[in-house]
Amino acid sequence: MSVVFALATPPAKSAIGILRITGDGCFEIVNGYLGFGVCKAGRFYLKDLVYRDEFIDRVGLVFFKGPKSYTGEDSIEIHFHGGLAIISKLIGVMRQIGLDEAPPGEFTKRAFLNNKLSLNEAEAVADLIDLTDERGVSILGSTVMGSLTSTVCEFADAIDKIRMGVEGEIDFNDEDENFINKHLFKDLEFLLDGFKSFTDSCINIKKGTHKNRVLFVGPVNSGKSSLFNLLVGYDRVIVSDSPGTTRDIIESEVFFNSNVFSVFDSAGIRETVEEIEKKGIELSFEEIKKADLVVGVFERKDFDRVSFFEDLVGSGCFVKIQNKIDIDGIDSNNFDCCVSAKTGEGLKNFKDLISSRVEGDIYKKGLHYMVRDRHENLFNETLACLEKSLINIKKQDTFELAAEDLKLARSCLDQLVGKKYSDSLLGDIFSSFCIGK
Ligand SMILES: Nc1nc2c(ncn2[C@@H]2O[C@H](COP(=O)(O)OP(=O)(O)OP(=O)(O)O)[C@@H](O)[C@H]2O)c(=O)[nH]1
Ligand SMILES: [Mg+2]
Repeated sequence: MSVVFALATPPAKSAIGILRITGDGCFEIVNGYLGFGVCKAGRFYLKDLVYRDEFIDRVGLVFFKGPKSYTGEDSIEIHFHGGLAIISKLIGVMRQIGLDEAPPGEFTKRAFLNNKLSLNEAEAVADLIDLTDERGVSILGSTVMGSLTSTVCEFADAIDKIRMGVEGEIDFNDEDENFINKHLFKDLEFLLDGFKSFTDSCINIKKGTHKNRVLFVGPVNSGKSSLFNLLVGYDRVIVSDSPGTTRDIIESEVFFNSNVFSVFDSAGIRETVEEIEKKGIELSFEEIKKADLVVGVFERKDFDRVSFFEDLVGSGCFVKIQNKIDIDGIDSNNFDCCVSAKTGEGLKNFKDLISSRVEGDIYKKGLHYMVRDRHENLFNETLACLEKSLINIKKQDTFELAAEDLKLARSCLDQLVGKKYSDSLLGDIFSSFCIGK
């Protein structure tokens, strides 16, 4: 495979940036132009990166000799000072020495093609990077390290064993001998039960990567923007005592209680003739439809307006918050949570309330694997084949059909780990990766 390069870190200012190069012979090619000198594989060197007599940066350099590398090929990592100008200069140098930029996912695709990772492990790499909920880290981490692959392969071997037994029955039937392996039915029944509890211990990754949308709504001046700023931790939006301050939908990401939330501030809702404010209120209505949780922010005196907002949200998830308790006192009978955006009182309860209303119990006990739609579909197909096979074994005269279904079940598991794949499937999987992974 050709020698390619990509930034492994984002194209943004940072302390250190990393550029990766992969492809057999890459060190000789790069060294020929940049003159790093002799480098042993697996050691970290400090080197001056000089191209055509121009000093570019003093860099950290690691060379990996294939197959002992992420991709399974010779690879290089260059750790440079993470400035935008240096990034641009380095990319220019790589192009000038004739290297192509790697498309998204190329490094992991090569790792898969060079048997360093199974297909579901490669997918788990991308899922781990996309993950926003820290409780999923160790689950996906162990999938990357092979836990799902080995479980699936164990099931595949067990299916093969039963299929061999069934094929034995077919041979005996041909010879007109009356030999029925009584264990076959029981063995397959046991396998089926095991496979069902395995699929019960899987959860679709979408539930772990969905960023919950939390929208603040309420009457004007109730302190929505103040509470939004308190939650995001800095003065992201303008706060003022003149009603109708916020006009647009403002979004920010916040991390708390182990999870990332997209939080939205919106225009206070009231009757108005002012065109821009009206537009802002329309946006608030639109946003309500998309929110996972609508947080109604009210002052104590606004209690009679709560039902209006409850009706707006309809069947969606809604919580009613009393703000400004530092001046109005607490009214816990009428509100789900009472806070002061000014003093920060009640903030912890407020965060807990948000988490409890949006998360559900996806990290239930016994959850071992986070899987994709592709995996779920293959598991369902496997289950259906095993069930059909069980019925045919019971009938005792349809062993050919039973063996065929066992073969299909095995083939589904082969597709899952990537023993069987099509180029278009690989294209779909790896194109969704980030550049440099
Ligand atoms: N005492 C007190 N004042 C608050 C509190 N929260 C907000 N305020 C004040 O209430 C006024 C309105 O606050 P905002 O956060 O702009 O209210 P809003 O709901 O975003 O208002 P609109 O965008 O106009 O709908 C400002 O003067 C804030 O300083 C609070 O908890 N206690
Ligand atoms: Mg506001």
